[in-house]
Amino acid sequence: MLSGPQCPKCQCRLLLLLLLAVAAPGNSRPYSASFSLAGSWFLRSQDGSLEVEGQVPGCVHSALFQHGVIQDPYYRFNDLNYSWISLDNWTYSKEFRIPFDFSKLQKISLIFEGVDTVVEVLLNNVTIGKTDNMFTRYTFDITKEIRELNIIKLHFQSAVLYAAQQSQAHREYRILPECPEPVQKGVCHVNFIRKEQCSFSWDWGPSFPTQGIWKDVRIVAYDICHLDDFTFTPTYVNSSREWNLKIEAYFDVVSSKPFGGQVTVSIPGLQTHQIYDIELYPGKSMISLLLNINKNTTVETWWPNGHGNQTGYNMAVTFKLEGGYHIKKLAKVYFRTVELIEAPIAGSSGLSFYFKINGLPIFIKGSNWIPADSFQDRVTSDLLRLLLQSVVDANMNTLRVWGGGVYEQDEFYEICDELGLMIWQDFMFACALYPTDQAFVDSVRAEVVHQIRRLKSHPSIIIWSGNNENEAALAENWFSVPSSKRQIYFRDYVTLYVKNIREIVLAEDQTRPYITSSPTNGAESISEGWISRKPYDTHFGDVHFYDYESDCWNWKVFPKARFVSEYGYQSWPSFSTLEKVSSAEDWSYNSSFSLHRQHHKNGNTEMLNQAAIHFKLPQNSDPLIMFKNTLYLTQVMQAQCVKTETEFYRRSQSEVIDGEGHTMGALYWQLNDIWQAPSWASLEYGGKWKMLHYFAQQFFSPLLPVGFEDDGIFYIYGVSDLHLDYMMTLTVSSLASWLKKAERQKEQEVRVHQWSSLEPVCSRRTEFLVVKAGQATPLYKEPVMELLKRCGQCMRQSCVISFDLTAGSEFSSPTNHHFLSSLKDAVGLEKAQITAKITQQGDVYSFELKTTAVAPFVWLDVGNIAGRFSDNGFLLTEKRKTILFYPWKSTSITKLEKSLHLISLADIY
Ligand code: BMA
Repeated sequence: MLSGPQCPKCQCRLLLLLLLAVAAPGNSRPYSASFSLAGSWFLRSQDGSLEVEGQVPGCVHSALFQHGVIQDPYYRFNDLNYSWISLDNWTYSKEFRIPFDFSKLQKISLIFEGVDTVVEVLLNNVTIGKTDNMFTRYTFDITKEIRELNIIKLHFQSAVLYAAQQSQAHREYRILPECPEPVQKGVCHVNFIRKEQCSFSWDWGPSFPTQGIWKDVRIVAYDICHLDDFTFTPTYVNSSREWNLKIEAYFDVVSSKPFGGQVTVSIPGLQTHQIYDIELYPGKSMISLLLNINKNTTVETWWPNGHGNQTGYNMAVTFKLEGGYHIKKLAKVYFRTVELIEAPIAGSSGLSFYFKINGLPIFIKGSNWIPADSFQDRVTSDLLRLLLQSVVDANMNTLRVWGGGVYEQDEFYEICDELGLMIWQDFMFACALYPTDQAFVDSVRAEVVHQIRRLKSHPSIIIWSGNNENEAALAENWFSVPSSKRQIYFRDYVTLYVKNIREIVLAEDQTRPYITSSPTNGAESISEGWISRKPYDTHFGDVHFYDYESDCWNWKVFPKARFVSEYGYQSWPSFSTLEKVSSAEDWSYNSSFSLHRQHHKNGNTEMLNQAAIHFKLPQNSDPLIMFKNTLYLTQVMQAQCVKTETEFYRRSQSEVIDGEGHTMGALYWQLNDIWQAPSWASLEYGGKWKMLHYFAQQFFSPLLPVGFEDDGIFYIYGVSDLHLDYMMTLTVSSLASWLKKAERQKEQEVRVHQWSSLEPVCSRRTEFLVVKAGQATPLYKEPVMELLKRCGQCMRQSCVISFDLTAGSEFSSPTNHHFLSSLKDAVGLEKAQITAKITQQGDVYSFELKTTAVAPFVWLDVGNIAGRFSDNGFLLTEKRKTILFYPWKSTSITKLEKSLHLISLADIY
């Protein structure tokens, strides 16, 4: 099992990892050198009964799995079977040689980019430091301990045991909640440890409190100085109409005397070139430069997805220090501004809560991001790209990196910069109270400083937010704090999120807003002493909203809030995803496996109850078909619920009714999954799209007609994220010639279909005039009774309305529809015979569908073949329809034909 650090192959790899910094011309030795200790390490359990080689970055679970000591930790009940791994205290060790001559270099540091979590670090049997925060970078001075041949050891303490110990030591008062709900099958006191909070279990995730070195670790040796951090943040100066770029460089200076140098900053694409004289002082020394971008060039700004390009400019920064030492940094700089507008709204009490990017108000549409795996070493670049591309493909412009996970890896933010995804970045605190003793606060301070410096150069990040739901937890007393003790917890809250985190954000980054919590009332919470009496007030800030019992087709249950940063419904992942981690005995809705994977109390029942409001529940004598159809129905329910809710928020952006409205954000809970289990996610573990994700692609479309009923009247609003107003007019017969005359004229068509016929029973083009840019415009209004009468044979139960917006051949909205009754009452809905003919067109596969009848929620599933369809879960009203399949890995027609499973709603009865 052991292929230890001594193995010759590993030593070669070490040498290859050697990085030498730029040596000054004519200088006999490099002033700085570094090499990574990533790669193969040796792992040992506390009593020595298990010894195994493991990779860094990585964790104990991954090492044990890779060496066959354990099965897939996600298989069946293994999260419980393997709880011993997290309760053990592991040691990581490695022998290494320094592959360069370090004897003359002044300082040698050991830098951990991320250690998970509680560790005593020994070098050559001398303790050189301790760690207790997985979100901080640790730098240890090892100048005295380093030899040519070294042994490094990391003695881990079980995170679970450490958290319990910390809680015991905190005698004055309890930090609540002490344990997760039993249904989460987790471990206690996660709020006492600065570690991924959901790793002790969550209502969608397992308990895997990992131990390991989860980021790079390296040795850096240097003379004179070392550049620890390098940041750059653009600002736009309104008065002079110019862009400035603030560049900050943080040095560790080992020279005993101050010394000078020059910095050259060059952005060729903006014809900007500037040289600065600098002076560095012994110790930690920071240099701040303000670069004025050449006013005679046009700076192309960075825009969110759907609003423009993500133009970036290459920048080179060269530090030429006395003695001829050079340090060169290359980076991509993006220019954009962000403002969070909290201002009075006409006709409403309270304040607005919306974002302006580059001065333009932007409706925030997207979802919430959680860690993509319990084992971060499995979150590869490919996986990140796949998930984030799916975000863009679903027409989202924003993700909220939720506070119970991790500050994501650099590549995550780089991809978001490239794709135009805005990030709402929480600090990593969630659904709990936290201690504020000095050691804890100091650890948080170091974490926050480190993360801001690491991340603030990314244009994608548009806001910092102190925590997830902790203001609400206090305001609504979730943890039953006795009233005599409330002030203590209030004080702790202010200490952590205001006096520490907020202060640091204000000092470190003046280029984006900070809010103390989500949800919060923003300025109103501040005026109430940071904890509002009613953080879910629809007149202020953001809200989170969950209601599983009320009928989700009834938009009146949803809050007409300023901004909704969480809302959602659960569903089950597809069978192909579950199959990988279960066995035949698990394949029923009430199996112990199905109960085990459900971490939200009564979640499985809630899903069926919600589905039963509008759908008949599946019936089949074959238990496997019954199980698969139930999984499908939960996805139908979820997709339809989140669609109704999101459309309500989007159409509420331009109106204020009874003081409520002006809704400028909709981020549903949640984008992705951490494992294969029922959850609120729209992407399954591994990235497969659930029906909700296909629906999101439509309901987040830049141009969307939204239909709804109020008091027996059917309305359509035209929701537009476009930057121009578009004219609409009624065209009856001469659409083509009319469109030629006025390019920007648009039209809207309302069609009514009978379940029993593939031909629309009636169709009408309206004559509303303008779909306003960046607004939701009322376009159409007709009493349902009149509409039914007009359409002859229609009753609510027998007909469905579909509608779309088009601007001639230029572009069109997706076709949207409105059900006039529950589908369990539908009259004339037949079992459609749908066939698919698959052909290949280059890298894409075409599925030509033919149907015998109108079919709602048509679902194409190709099992484990990775990829996505152009559309899915749709209402099929045409006899023929072509759907494309975009594979993520190479596949073939034969494989697709073999895997294809096609189903629509009537098939499950
Ligand atoms: C919110 C989130 C998560 C949770 C979700 C679903 O509270 O912040 O904590 O997973 O709801 O319950």
